[in-house]
Amino acid sequence: MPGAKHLSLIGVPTDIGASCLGASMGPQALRVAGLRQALERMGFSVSDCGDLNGPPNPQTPAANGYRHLAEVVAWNQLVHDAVYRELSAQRLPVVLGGDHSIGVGSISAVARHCHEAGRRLRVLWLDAHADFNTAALTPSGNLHGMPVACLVGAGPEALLNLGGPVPALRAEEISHIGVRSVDPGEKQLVHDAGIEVFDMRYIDEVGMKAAMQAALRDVREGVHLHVSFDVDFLDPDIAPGVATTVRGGPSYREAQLCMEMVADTGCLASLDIVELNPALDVRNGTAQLAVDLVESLFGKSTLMRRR
Ligand code: 6HN
Ligand code: MN
Ligand code: MN
Ligand code: MN
Repeated sequence: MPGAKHLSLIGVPTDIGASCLGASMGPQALRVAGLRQALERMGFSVSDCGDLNGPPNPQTPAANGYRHLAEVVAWNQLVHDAVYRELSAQRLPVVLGGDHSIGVGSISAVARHCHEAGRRLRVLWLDAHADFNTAALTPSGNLHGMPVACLVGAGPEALLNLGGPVPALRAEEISHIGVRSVDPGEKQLVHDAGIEVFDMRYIDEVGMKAAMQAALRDVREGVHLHVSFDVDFLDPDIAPGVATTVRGGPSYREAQLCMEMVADTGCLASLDIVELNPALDVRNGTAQLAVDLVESLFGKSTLMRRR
């Protein structure tokens, strides 16, 4: 799959797992910013599968610690099925979110594909947040704060059983980059689960280059690398079009380097772009920035590779 030249854009227009409405407009904003054309200019063949059609957002309060659980499950089943279908057809799925709850369906499908193909899987979770809450700990009930916990087996039954191995991931298969906002109970859980976190303090101290070298150390030929790119990973000064901004994120250059180092592995085999909220953006600038960074993620370099 790495090196696949056929990319499939899968729109997931929902804000079902978030408090703030508007991430449902993310797929269209990425299209308006020219995502498909940018990837085609780089030589990829790109099909736009259009948008998945899940349930509307009922905007109801949490029940038993979860908001909109049934709807989140329905969206994630659609995402799982679409991502699994594209991977099975040897195409590289690019999931256009939508809020980050859809990472459960996307990565469950990737894990299933890798399991069946006997491929090693690595997930990079680029995010200001750990997304490791549970029903008992969540301050919001929002499932976009829980996808990583669900993927490693701490979540509602229906989200653990979308298809493929249960749990979808082992803790050592996922690394977080850019974290700077973790809820108190969540902190303990992340620690207990043994998830590798390269937080902003770490990036400040050693730099993005060393952080990415560490995160990618075992990513080599044959590994399926999945990137789950929450746009709130970026510093809000450069990326205001997100509901859950947190100060002190990677700068434009740090983010570019992060993406370029992923590209250099040659292992990128699936991608989520999530949490873009056009209602909060300025002239679609955050969507344009996301497209710019995704070009780097797929190997666009300024001049030529140094190696
Ligand atoms: N995201 N930790 C907060 C919560 O409500 O659980 C924020 C989660 C944000 C999730 O940005 O994908
Ligand atoms: Mn494959
Ligand atoms: Mn997230
Ligand atoms: Mn986030």
